[in-house]
Formats: sequence, structure tokens, C-alpha cells
Amino acid sequence: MANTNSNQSSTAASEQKRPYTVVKGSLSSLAPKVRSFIEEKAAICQPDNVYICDGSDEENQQMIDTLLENGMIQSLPKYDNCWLALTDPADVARVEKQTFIVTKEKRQTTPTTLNGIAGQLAKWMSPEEFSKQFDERFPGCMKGRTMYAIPFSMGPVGSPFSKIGMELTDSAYVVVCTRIMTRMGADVLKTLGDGEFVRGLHSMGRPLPLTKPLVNNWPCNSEKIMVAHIPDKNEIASFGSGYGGNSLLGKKCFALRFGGILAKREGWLAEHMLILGITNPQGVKKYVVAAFPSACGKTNLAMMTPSLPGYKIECVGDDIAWMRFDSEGQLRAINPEAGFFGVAPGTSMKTNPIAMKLVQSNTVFTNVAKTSDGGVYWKGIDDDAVSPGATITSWKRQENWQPGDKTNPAAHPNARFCAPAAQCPIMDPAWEDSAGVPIDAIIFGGRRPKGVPLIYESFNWQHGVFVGAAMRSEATAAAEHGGGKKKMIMHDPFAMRPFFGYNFGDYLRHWLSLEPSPHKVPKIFHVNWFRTNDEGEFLWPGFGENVRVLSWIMDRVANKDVAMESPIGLIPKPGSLNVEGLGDIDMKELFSVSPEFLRDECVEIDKYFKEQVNEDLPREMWQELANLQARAKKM
Ligand code: OXD
Ligand code: MN
Repeated sequence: MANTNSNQSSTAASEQKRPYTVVKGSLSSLAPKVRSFIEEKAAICQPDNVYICDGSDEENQQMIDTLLENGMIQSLPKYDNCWLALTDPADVARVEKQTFIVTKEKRQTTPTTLNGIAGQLAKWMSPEEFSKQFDERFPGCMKGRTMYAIPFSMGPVGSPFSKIGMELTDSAYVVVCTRIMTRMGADVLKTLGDGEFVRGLHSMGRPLPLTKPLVNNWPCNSEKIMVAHIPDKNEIASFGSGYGGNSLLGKKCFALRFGGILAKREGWLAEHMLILGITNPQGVKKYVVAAFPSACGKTNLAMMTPSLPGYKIECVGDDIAWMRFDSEGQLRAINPEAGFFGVAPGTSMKTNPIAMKLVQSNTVFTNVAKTSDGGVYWKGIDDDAVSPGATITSWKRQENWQPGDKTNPAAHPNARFCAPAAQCPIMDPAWEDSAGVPIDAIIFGGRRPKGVPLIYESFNWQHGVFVGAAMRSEATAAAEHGGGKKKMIMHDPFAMRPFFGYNFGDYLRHWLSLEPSPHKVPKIFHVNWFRTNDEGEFLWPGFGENVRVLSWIMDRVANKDVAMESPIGLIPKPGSLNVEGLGDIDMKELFSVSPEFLRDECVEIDKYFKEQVNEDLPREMWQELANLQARAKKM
């Protein structure tokens, strides 16, 4: 008893000595691990206040009021509870060059490239270098500010798939968006108890008083951005950027990079994939996952309105899938997120009516344009988005912006909406099922104007892994660069290039290791909605018509005899892909595979594998490349 008392009084004394005030919640009510994490980081970052988030509505309102007061968001009165944030133009996207994985050995993180060629598959930093970089950034970085402590769960709270994280941040914008993107708040702390959690530390890197004025009221420190992952310590440290991909640590940092490491260790998969359910007119329902590089229409596919009567698409997730085989060997997936952080430009009633309905309420927009009646605007939005007589103010606050101004786009090409999944009109009834949904097909895809057919199926699992490894896609208004670059076909294996948390060679070995029984591995497909003719026009209408391709995939999942061999993989037998009512579709061109194209593709893949993965590439992948070369030669 005496002992307990003395502990209590020493705690009270240390609370008095603390240079910050706990303005919400209490440190003493927290589990020891959570508490020491907050205390340790607060001692370094030196905030004025610590605020322990509970995820309540009142708290959210307080965050919104704070953001309004300091000019970081504006209201959008045309909708219900929607907000607009305009960032410093120097802070608009993920910063791949400044994103690192910190491991003792470089090879744990990234393959040894050929002759010292710069690696593209995860960037390594040594623990010593990280310590130095950390010390140059974090000490005192929250002076004058509030450190918010956000407990969150990736996956439904309590699901065996789910993992818990804690993010410390000095950005109220991050608090508001994390509340949308994850399950956040008091329940999570209860479930966690004194268990293990992923530790995230994020700072905008602009302590008070400011030494330089803010641009657009958006605190950031774009010259010193660093997003570092330290798997050995279960920690993520992100500095200098408020933009979602760098600051919402649950998403790419935790759910993909850390998720990948955990998945390898524990025998599951953390992938950059949408999850959707498709029901055919006979009432048969299947779930599929699909991986596409950023900005290839993943969100549009995940929320597709099918053009064919009698089909239904339901959405489980649009960006990340966590998957594991159950005791029967069935692969099952959850969406670890609870919201959508989608690219706004290009979204319209034509391309994605579901997303348009989704973002009418409770949504945070970032870097879109605003209409004078309090609505949003971007390239490709429906004409009636601008009410008669209304004017447009661009994301750079240029008033009276005129449609057609190509030099200064209305919205940044990487402008986003951040909206709760629960309010998506076609969320799947099982989207929060703790056991996940059964997955029957894995789809890879890319933007390939030339050479690659609309759809093909891999010959088997190993070939499918090769198809993922060899994925390439045309760089569009590459989010990272803000557009304007020459269009190039970039390698993006598994659509994971920016998101690998460990050596890509080991990642491939992990995929290959999943095949043996009792696992019933799903069939693997590759799609390409973006093939063009010589005039550069798309050969396939895309969007809602893509259900025709999904329907063929369902037939294959049911083992229907609708496929025939081609050198690239199994393609639809004539007449087996429903194109009724589509008018003139050049099926020959859409499915043609030329020996020249395949030969060039093999040369490219060979070069990439040698340069980037080198000795770390599994033997099976060399074998698959040789098989493809042999099939091309025989043509
Ligand atoms: C994303 C991305 O933001 O892939 O989802 O870049
Ligand atoms: Mn993504």
C-alpha cells in the first residue's frame, strides 16, 4: 500500500514538472506502453499541449473549429459538413525520394542493384543516418503547438486481421482525416490494453513562433520532408509534410509498408488492391481484388456502376487489401481502412456517380477549386457542378478562374476527397466482417496504350506472380510530379513500387511460398482498359462496361471453358466476352499480341530484373521470363 502511494505521488510530481499541459484525456489513465510512447515523444517534440483523442463528434467539431480559425480549411456550404483545405503548393503529394525504410542491412530493405544503379524498389537508410536525420528535425518541432495522440485500428476493431496504431501529430487536419480513414478513438485503446501497437510520429515541422510566414496558412517544411519507417522499433517518423499520403500514417506507411513486413512474417498479404463484390444476373456473388498503379482508376472500378442489366457491384475497399488464407485454404480479405482518399479530378456522374454521391457530406476536400456558391470544382466534373452565375476560385486561390485555362488548372491533378466508407451507397454488406470476404480472383492491371490485351489469365500461380512482377504502366499526370512530364511506361510491380517495406526479391519469394496446399490460390488475371488505336483513341469504352470483363473472370473462376491459349496468357475464346450492344469494338486489335511487342517487352523486363533485382530475383521469375521469351519466339 505504502508503495502504491509513493508511486502515485511521484507520478503527480512528474506531472507537475511536465512542460506541457494535457488538455484532453489523462496520461495516468493510459496503458503503460501508450503512456510512455506519448511521454517520450512529447519530451523530444516539446509541444505546449497534449491532447488525447477519443474520436467523438464533439472532438471532431473542436478540430474543425480550430482549422477554421487558423485558416487551414474553409466551409463548403453547398454540401453537408464538407470542408476544403488548400495546401502550400510545395506540399501536394507523396514524396517518394524522401521516403525510407530503416534497417541494419541495406539488403533487408532493397535488392542489390546491378553495378550500383540507383534502386527504385524502396529506399534504405541506416539506423545511424536515421538518428542523425531525426535529431535535425524532431527536437522542439512542436513548440507552441498541440500534440494530438490518435489511437486507431486498421481493420474492424477486434478483428483477428486488424492491427492497432497510435499516431502523434501536431496537425488537426490529420486528426480529422484519420477519423474518416480509420476506426479511431477510445474503443481502440480499450481493445489494445497494454498490447503492442505501431508507433507513428508526425510533425508539420513548423514550431511557433514562425520564423517565416506560412504559405496558404498551411504549415509544412517542404525542404526537410522525411518519411521514415523503422520496422525494428515498430515506428514511423514523418516530418515536414501535411499531405495525406505522408501524414495519415495508417494508410501507405502502416497498412502497406509495415503491413507488408508483418504479412511476410506472419504468412499473409498486405497489398495495394481494391476489393469488390460482383453479383451476376443468376445471383452468384464473387469477390475479387485488383492492383493498379496510382491514378489508374482503382476507385472508379471499386465503385463501378455496371452497364449490363442484372449485375451488381458492391465495394469493400478502393486502395488496400489485407488477405490471409483461412483454415479451409480459402483466401479472405479485409479493407483495413474506413474511408476513401480518392483523386478528385476526373470524377463525375459519368465516370463515378457513386463517388459523386459519396462526397456530398462529411467529406474533406484538399486542393480542389471552389465555386462562389460553396461547391467544389475540378477538371472533368459535370458541367452542372457550376451553378448559373457562379464563379470558380482555383486551388491556388486565383479568383474568377476560367474553364479552358490549361496553364493553371482549377484543381491540382492530385487533389483529393477524403470521405467515410460507411456512407458510400454501394458499400458491401460484409465490408466490416471480421472474417473478411472470400477472394476468388486477383487482377493486376496497368495503363498500356500498346501491345497488352484487354484481359488475359495467367497459366498458373507462378506465372501470375511473374505477371505481377512484370507490371508496367504509363505514367499519367503522375501525382508526384504534378503532370506535364513526357508519358513513359514505368515499371510498377504489383502496383507496389512506392510501397514496398522490404526487399522485393523476398516479397516475390513470399508470394511464391503461398501456393502449396492447403491454400487454394485464386486465379490471377491482367487487365488493360487503356489500349489505343493508331489514332490514339481508346479501343475499349471502360468504366461501367468493364463489368463485361469481370463477368468473363467470373466464368473462369467457375472453370467455364471460355479461355484459349495465347503467348501472353489465356484470353477469351471468340464470342465468350459479351460485347453485345457496344457497337464497333475492334476485338482483333484489342486482343492482338505481336511477336515484336513481346520481344521488346521481354528485353525491358529482363533489363529491369537484372538492374533492379539482380541476385535477389527468385529463380522462378527468371524461368517465367524464359518461358515468355520462348513463347514469343515460337509465334
Ligand atoms: C494513393 C496512391 O493515394 O496510390 O492511393 O497514391
Ligand atoms: Mn493507392
